[in-house]
Amino acid sequence: AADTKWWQAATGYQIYPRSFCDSNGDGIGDIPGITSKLDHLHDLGVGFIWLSPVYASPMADNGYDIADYRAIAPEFGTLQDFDHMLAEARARGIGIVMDLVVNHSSDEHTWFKAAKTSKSAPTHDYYIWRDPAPDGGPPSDHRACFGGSAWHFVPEIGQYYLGYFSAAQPGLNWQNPKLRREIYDMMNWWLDRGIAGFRMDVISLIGKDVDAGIFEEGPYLHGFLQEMHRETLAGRDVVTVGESWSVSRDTALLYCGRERAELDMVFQFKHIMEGWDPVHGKWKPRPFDLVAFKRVLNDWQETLADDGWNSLFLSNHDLPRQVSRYGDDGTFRVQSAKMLATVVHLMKGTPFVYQGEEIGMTNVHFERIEQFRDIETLGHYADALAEGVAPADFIAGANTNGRDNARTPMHWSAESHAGFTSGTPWIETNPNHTDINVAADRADPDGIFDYYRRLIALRKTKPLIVHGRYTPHAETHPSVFAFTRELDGKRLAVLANFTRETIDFDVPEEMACFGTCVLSNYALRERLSGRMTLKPFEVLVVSD
Ligand code: TEU
Ligand code: CA
Repeated sequence: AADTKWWQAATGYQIYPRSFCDSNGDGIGDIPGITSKLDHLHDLGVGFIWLSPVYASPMADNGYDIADYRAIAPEFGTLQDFDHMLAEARARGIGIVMDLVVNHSSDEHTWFKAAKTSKSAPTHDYYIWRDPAPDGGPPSDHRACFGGSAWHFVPEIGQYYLGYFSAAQPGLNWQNPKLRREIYDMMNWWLDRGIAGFRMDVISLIGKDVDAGIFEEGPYLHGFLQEMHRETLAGRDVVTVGESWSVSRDTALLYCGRERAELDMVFQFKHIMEGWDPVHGKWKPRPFDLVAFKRVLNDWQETLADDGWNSLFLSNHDLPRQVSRYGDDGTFRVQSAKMLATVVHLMKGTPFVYQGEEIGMTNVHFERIEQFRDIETLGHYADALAEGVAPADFIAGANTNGRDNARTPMHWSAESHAGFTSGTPWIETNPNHTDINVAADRADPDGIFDYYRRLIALRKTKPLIVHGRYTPHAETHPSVFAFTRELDGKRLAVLANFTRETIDFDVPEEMACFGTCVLSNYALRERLSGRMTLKPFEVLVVSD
């Protein structure tokens, strides 16, 4: 279609800078390290990088706590390093999408340092303050995402401030128009530098009504997003993706409907939370349920079929490694990594690859709490122990679903620390880097990287993959994920076995497709019809 946006036909790649590549041996990944690896991303064929935060920060939450929105963290480099990376990426046709973390700042931001000294400080009202409850305790019993109360007392002021994630992340008061102006000016400053857009951290929290106890998708949200669009994004050819843990089928189009002038896409998490325990959440994962998982993803395809746009992903820096969670990180690691990628990339929407996914990196297995680094894991460990949970049980949950799984150093080679650093990494390297690494995988013509490369190239030449209508098949089948795409009378069929077993599957008549085998992780087959025998984690893509 002539009105295709660049970001609809592109593939995104998320970099978690701290863990990607360390250029100077201090054990912390950095911007020059990223620049040195741009050819890897260019070979993969990605169109843009979503860069997790690189701003100045005390790193309580690895940069999701920003102390200066217009400076680069010294351990990551300088603004000059940033501009150089931007230019080198652009020279390879790759845009840089910045992480915008404006629901909260760091408690070390100068705004907050002044705000907590006096009620008359000019930036005091940039934050959310409330009087103590009559007993002197917090204004409400709301818990912080990373453990403890969401309210934090400041004796000098005699009030509590809201830190919805942690005390180190005081919530910004979006009700204050001066604060909003500061944010829009800052966004324009980065956009004018030539970035390709923003991924907006927990954006559905900014419209909150604290006194009504409404945090997610509050009454002011869409007014603020429309104002932000007018003041910063309008007229620029950039991409925006809002992160929202609460967005549902009912609210999705309020964010990304094309006439709304708010965002281009949202990251939704219903398919992720589907696998969490209703009471204990992520720390007690439920066994993977393919039928429920398909239902969520198929529903999103339907919701955004004609308006809005889907983001497609299974992994990011907050989630376990996808091959460990949805595939098999042992015997069938390579096959299942390719199968998962195929299903995700061939749905309708913009796919995102998380660093290391393109070589099938797996969860790490830590034994002791001292090996973990994540503020969320450590905060919940303290809460869990206080509730009487056994440390080993908590660690088992963290090994399955904890955020550090995604944050161990990127595996570049079989060398010490996976070629990530010549020093000591800030978090331990997964010992399986001796087998799973970029050098080994790329040297293998049947490797995962080359498969991703072909998959990503495909959407650049086939408008059908970008725009084709999505139709699910065999929706209640417990073992296969099946769908077709269709555009201008041309069809593409995708059939995937999500199990470790060899299975027989009767292709429904309306799904049958003959012609060319576009892709498969086993032998190529030109026919997708009748009774098919599928090997473990086999995926087959056939077009007519
Ligand atoms: O994540 C939002 C968020 O709600 C997560 O903390 C999520 O609940 C958790 O990972 C799942 O258990 C964003 C960022 O992606 C995350 O890295 C930050 O820690 C968080 O916001 C605060 O900025
Ligand atoms: Ca470094």
